[in-house]
Amino acid sequence: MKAVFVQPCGNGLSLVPPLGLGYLAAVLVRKGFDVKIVDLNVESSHTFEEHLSRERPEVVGVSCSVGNAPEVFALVGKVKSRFPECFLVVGGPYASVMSEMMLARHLEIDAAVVGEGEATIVELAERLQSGQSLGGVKGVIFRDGDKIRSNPLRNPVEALDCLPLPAREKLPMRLYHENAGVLFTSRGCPYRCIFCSRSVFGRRWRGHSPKYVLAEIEDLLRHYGVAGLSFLDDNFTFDLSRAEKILDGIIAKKWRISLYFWNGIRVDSVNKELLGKMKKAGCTAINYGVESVDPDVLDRIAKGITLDQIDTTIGLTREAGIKANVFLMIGNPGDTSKVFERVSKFVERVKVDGVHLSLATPIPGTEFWSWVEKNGLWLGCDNTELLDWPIDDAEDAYPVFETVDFTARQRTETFRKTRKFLTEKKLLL
Ligand code: B12
Ligand code: SF4
Repeated sequence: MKAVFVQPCGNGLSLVPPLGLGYLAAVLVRKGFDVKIVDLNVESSHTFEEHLSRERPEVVGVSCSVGNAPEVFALVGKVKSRFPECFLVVGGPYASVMSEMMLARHLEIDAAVVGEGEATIVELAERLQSGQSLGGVKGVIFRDGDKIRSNPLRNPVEALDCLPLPAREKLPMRLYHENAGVLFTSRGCPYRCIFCSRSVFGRRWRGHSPKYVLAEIEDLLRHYGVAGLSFLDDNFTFDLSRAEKILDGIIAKKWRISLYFWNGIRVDSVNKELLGKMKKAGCTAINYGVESVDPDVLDRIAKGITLDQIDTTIGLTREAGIKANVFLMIGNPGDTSKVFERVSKFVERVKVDGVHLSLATPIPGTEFWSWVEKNGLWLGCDNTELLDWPIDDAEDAYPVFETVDFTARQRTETFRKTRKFLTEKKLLL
């Protein structure tokens, strides 16, 4: 049986290998399926169509997050009209929260997969291959005649090391340039930040062993010649002793490689010793999930960190010779136009190396989303299906909701003003 997975185009994207599709391809290949991945962010839609016409795969799998839903819906329409016999399945963070609505509205989609996809896609493909129904396949929502059926959810993978390495050999790795060396060494996060979508990996943290991670790095170095590694983990340092062992391993191997903690580390989850090891292992920069520098807002978003911790960790990071960048948001619960003063004073006082600034945009399924339903007013956008959802860190980002004490106009003005200020200070990333 043949399957092709597609990463649709997203707008304003940094180009990153779609590791999720890499894992799905790897588990299917291990079971003997014939799999291809097409990443439309770096490959042409012509290549994709040609492949479909030539190979006629029985299954087409599409990855979907809030950032690319419109592209996904346009794509599934085209695929199904040209290849009506293929089975179309959509997975990813968006599918994991909007599955039933997606199937109700987009008749081309045959099934959605909720949560981690590895075990589910194997079972789904095996059932399709043997002509059996999808009834009972955990994690699948599927169309059964004119009904939509929801099977029970599937538990996330406990022992991550039983997963093969993502099938990077199926990805156009040379087209990702400096982002080719991304890896995802742990899944899940037990913290409760209200804006964060944990629709795929959930709250239970699980990590690959240092041995697995070091083997993955070796593979990236040997087969893809990457010069730098970027960790996409939600919480790389949740288990400090695992993090130390990975760093010790990199140091012992004497790999000349740079490390970047891209997706954010908590300021309360590092210490001087770990930062020293990170530096020794080649770490050049860490992005810290700071989000706000107002203690009241930090409290309301349940970040669980203090201003003192932010100051101390940024200081220790810079002392260790590593760049300390921060993620900051404008427009969380409790924010008003005053956030500009707070941010400008903060960056004057605490010497950060860079700021990733975004306009707080709620994601369905999060507590932040429920808070807006109760306390805010949605603005003229499609908040049921997210067809015009903005990229929240671009210059033209716009608010999708407002509140009485922070109106849409104030949100936009404050975001732009803060952006301009950070640009002038050469801090905006
Ligand atoms: C790297 C990353 C990016 C990169 C590139 C993403 C890409 N390649 O498309 C950049 C920096 C550009 C980015 C941008 C954005 N991102 Co982002 N990003 C991530 C991050 C940190 C890692 C993604 C990853 O590789 N995960 C690891 C792999 C293994 O997981 P996975 O892709 O989810 O795949 C698994 C399952 O989802 C499933 N699956 C996935 N696809 C499919 C397909 C099929 C057919 C099946 C069956 C299963 C399946 O199986 C996989 C294996 O278990 C995640 C955080 C996270 N925890 O994942 C956020 C995350 C995906 N991003 C998120 C958001 C909100 C955004 C933005 C919309 C932010 C914004 N408003 O500007 C933009 C939009 C980008 C766009 N246009 O698509 C949210 C998505 C929430 C949601 N419910 O959709 C996440 C989850 C962060 C969060 N916790 O809130 N992002
Ligand atoms: S923002 Fe970070 S620390 Fe907070 S819940 Fe999400 S992954 Fe965990």
